[in-house]
Amino acid sequence: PPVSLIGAPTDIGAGHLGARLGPEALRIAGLPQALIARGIDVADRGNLDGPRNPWQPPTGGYRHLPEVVAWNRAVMDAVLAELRGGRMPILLGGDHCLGLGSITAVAQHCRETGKKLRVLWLDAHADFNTSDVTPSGNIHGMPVACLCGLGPRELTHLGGAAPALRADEIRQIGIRSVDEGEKRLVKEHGLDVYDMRYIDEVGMKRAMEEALDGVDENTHLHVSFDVDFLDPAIAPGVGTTVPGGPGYREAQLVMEMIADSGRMASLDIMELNPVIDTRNLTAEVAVDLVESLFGKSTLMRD
Ligand code: DIR
Ligand code: MN
Ligand code: MN
Ligand code: MN
Repeated sequence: PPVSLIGAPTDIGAGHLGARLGPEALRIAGLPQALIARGIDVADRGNLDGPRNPWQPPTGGYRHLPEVVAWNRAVMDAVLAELRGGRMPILLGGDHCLGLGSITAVAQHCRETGKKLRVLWLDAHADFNTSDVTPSGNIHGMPVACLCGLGPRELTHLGGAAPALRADEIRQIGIRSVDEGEKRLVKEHGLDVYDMRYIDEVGMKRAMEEALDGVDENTHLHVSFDVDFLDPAIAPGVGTTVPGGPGYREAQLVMEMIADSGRMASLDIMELNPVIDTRNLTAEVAVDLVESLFGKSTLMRD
């Protein structure tokens, strides 16, 4: 399907400034041209607008909650408009708190069209904190909890009804940093987590087969790609690096297996922080991986 790029230039939910420059860094690394070269119809919608980052400490367990709500509303509306227009939205973050707005829109679209939803959450972190357990107050550590109905009403009810998502619609891949209180919530809510230990034990191929199990013609597959999913050796340009992530080959396999499913219908590329990067290399790796997500491969295979 035709693709629409939506820039969301903000770091409103993060603990470091700089993810607001992510959309431009991805464009400069050649994302639009790479998709066009694959024969895809690409419309770059430019950047959304929203409140500036006031860079204040958390209040009541949340940092910048009203601003996070405003940005997520803008993202939700933009993503839903593209889906209703029959296009594939690619959200260029921006920090990962915006995964909430993006996936709330996707879930709404699935209700409207009767599709099943499967979310692949590629991340070093579970992003399942609440105001009671967060070590930081940064809302980019909370979007999955909000999608599952845990969090402030303005965020859990962004799309009207809550929860936007059932835990069994999500698969988390690459996880290697979960905060102490967050671990209990992940367990209580029965999230399906393919953490790095599991990937080490069974291999990425099997982990991805399991994460994609049940995806069929009637499934809308959403990929929420937090760039800190990748090992910092290949992707230093993120605010919260965690050692021990997938390397280049393993990440390519993830993307190629998603492409092979043929079901990806929306994508977030989040947390890229060019201020922390080395010569935009992380953006370039992200573009390589997105090419694979859209079917680029070494050989024709069956
Ligand atoms: C940490 C860091 N778990 C927090 N989180 C994220 O502050 O909640 N970094 N998501 O990307
Ligand atoms: Mn559709
Ligand atoms: Mn994240
Ligand atoms: Mn992360």
